[in-house]
Amino acid sequence: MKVAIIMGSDSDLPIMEPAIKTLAEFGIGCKVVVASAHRTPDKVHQFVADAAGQGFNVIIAAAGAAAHLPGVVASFTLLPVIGVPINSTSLGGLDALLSIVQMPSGIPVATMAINGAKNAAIFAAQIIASGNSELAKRLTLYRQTMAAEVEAKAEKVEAKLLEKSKE
Ligand code: RP5
Repeated sequence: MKVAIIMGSDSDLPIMEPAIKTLAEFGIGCKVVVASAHRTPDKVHQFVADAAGQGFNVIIAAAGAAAHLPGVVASFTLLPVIGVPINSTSLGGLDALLSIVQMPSGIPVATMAINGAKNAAIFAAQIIASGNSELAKRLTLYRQTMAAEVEAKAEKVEAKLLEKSKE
């Protein structure tokens, strides 16, 4: 199982690092490609057209500004494409969000929140897990751990407030 992360610029890398880390934590292979829909369109086409043949299960495409990369990537493949809008301009990522989320009917891109790299990796894992019970178990454990952490924090807050109410 492996995921390709395509980003429009090397400047997107710091935002996408949580996705790389999260995929590794779930034991999913990951290849990072820097390729731009506007600046290096041939490279985008070359990589994506062969991505299914190369064994990739999902593509995460991240871009900022007039972020056409995820949509262009989706047009070249039947693999599910997850788009991550990057906050890299004075519009705070809203430009990228609208560019990615408003795909015309027929070529969908699953759009994450602005800078939502971690969720992109988790969503990719969930897609792969539909055919991989071992990965599904890891995702279930991840959710259980997360719930336990939230519960521990809630108990802490509640205990603190109770203490305060007694003062
Ligand atoms: C987009 O333009 C990239 O995805 C990046 O978020 C933004 C700025 O790119 P650089 O000018 O930093 O290369 O294509």
